[in-house]
Amino acid sequence: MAIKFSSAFAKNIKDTAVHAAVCETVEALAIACKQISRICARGPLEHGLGAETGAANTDGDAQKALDVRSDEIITAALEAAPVAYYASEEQDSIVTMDKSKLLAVASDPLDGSSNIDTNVSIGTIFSIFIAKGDAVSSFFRPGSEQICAGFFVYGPQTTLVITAGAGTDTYVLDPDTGVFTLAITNMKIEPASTEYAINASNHHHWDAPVRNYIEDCLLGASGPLGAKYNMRWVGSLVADAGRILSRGGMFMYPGDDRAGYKDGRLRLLYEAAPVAFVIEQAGGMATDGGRRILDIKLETLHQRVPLVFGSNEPVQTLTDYHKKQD
Ligand code: AFP
Repeated sequence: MAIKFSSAFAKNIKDTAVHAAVCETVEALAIACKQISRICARGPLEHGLGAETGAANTDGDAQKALDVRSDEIITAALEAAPVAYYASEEQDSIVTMDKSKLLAVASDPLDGSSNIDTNVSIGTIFSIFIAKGDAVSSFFRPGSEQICAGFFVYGPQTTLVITAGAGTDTYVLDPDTGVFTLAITNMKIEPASTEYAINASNHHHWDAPVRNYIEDCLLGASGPLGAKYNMRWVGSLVADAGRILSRGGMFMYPGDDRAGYKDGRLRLLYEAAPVAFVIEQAGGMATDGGRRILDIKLETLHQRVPLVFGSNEPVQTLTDYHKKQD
């Protein structure tokens, strides 16, 4: 057993076969991510985890050795789970595993690759749907149809943040037992916050609403927002999301005028939508600057989407900056 589920986990999923399939799949992911965590913990002893393989994923991102290895570990785990289809950041197209199985799983096997060699927290993100018809129909739908989603963080703690639609919980991998153990139930994000996360080096590429909002944050207490702001940017979505769940804040990866960044950097299917599900279940908001992330229907497998999420008040304030522009 790699995870000891809370007694309430996924109890809102009334179909017993689906409930069992979700638990079995999360258990398989927990076993796989324990293995990835152990590899990360060895760092340079694993020789070249952060080395580029010379290949690139569909989006042109250079693939690191750990990206590929993590995808292989997740793929092998899901092949033994009740999964019909698997979509991965590291694979060009959807993998059909067993059409007779109940679930469809999407994953970013290793989020934060640029941090692999710097001992900064990285992670694995996953999204689970009930398979529907064929591979494409199982994923080309709004994120609101997810039945379970979450992310593992490989950091000082190895954690699993997960929701099945009835709240967001955190499990911690207990090093003494090797079991993901429930640590925080029904997390709630602070509604207000003066901490934001954005890659500020892109300032001159942003659209006016984002630029105006950040400049107003920088004006501090004497500015229109009337408060001193703080900034954090890890460069690993899972680490920023985990911090925002624990102490509030707002994450922004907006679209910008760099080539290929019109819709930002993050992918809808296996990054934005699972994080949005977790954040909403913790009482926060997740948008593309205007639209709710979970309402956006996937149109292409690796499609990008601008991503803003976290505490309700700042997310709403930024939305108002966009409306003023419109
Ligand atoms: P990598 O996995 O390629 O490092 O990308 C990580 C990520 O998708 C997300 O986890 C970070 O929040 C974001 O990119 C960092 O992007 P920048 O490197 O442009 O700041």
